[in-house]
Amino acid sequence: MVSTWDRGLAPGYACGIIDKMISAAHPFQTDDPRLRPIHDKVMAHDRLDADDALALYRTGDVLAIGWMANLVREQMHGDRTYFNVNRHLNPTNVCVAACRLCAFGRKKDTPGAYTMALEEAFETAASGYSEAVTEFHIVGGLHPDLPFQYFLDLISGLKQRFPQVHLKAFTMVEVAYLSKRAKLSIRETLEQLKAAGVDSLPGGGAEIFADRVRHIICDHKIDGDQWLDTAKLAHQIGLKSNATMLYGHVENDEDRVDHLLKLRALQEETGGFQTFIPLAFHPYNTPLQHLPKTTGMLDIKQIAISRLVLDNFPHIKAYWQMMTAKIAQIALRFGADDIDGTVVEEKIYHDAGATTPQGMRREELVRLIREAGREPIERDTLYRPVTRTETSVTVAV
Ligand code: V47
Repeated sequence: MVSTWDRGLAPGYACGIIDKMISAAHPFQTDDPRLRPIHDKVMAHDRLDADDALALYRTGDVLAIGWMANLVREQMHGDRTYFNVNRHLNPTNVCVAACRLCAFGRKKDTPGAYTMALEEAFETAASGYSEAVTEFHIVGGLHPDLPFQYFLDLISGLKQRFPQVHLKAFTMVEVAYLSKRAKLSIRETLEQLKAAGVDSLPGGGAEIFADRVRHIICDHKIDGDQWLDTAKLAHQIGLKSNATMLYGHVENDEDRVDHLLKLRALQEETGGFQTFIPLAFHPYNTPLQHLPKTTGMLDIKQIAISRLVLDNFPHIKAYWQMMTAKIAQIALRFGADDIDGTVVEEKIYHDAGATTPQGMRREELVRLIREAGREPIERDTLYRPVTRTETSVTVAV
């Protein structure tokens, strides 16, 4: 049997493993016999397979799954819980893709469509700078006319103005589209973006890799293999990235398992993923608005299953904007070790009906984490601890 926890965490894993003793006060309990062999594997640090993952989706015993996911989370991170002070920047919502899952994208010249001039983008970035952000998270639509140079100038201009801020920019889908527009290979596109100042890539656009589902929710996007190939190339040229999975629409349990196992396999090859972020589908204002919203039970279960199946991913993020701060806080006891950041201004989820606040102050994030009984650690995008004083922000390298 392979022992995966140790092997999976080795590359680039800064925190080390804390072998926290299992609390005798909280013994594992379940009345679902399918979970017993999974529990044995988790205790032996053996990798879970597709059947195990399916059994986790199909059980109603969310507390038993949570017990196992929390154990793994504490073995990896103890009580440490990460957040960052970041700002989202969406330079354009003009998009050729017209994905059914999306409420953010607009066709060019239609009501609500916008594209920021470069100076406007720099001003918007600066407007959330009062808390000394350490990351700009930059994503937008697939604009049919903006030249590749616009994106290179956006990145180099931001780097020039905010040299200490990490630029986490462009999903694999945007990179693939830019490469087509610029008539460059994906590798060349990534290399030019990196040279301009991109420091890492966010995890968006992965949705669900299965073709059947992709044809329904995001027909015009790159397919799952192209998403994975683009991530692989990014990792090969030294850019870390995140990965997401959009759940709670027309996918089934097998599609979710397939998605997780494909990410795990690529991570085995490259070690380039930092964080996995499960994203709950928000149906409002999308062509799929007849679908119901996800429930708290599924959101929590998805966090726990992610932690258990993605044994080689260092971090699992409970994105508070998507889950609500209340569910994200509970997720910190069900496998998540990261709650994302201050965000400042979120558009993608709010266009799709999210009722969470647009942003959250640093102190509020700290309070949420402390009240979950965890230790808040402000991190930069590469998970290096950030220290703040009245007048300075320092990243431990
Ligand atoms: O790719 C779009 C999703 C993603 C909807 O890397 C929707 O740290 C739900 O990827 N309902 C963008 N989801 C957000 C994203 C992200 C967020 C936070 C942190 C990170 C990171 C990445 O949002 C899209 C798509 O999968 N999305 N529309 C919708 N209606």
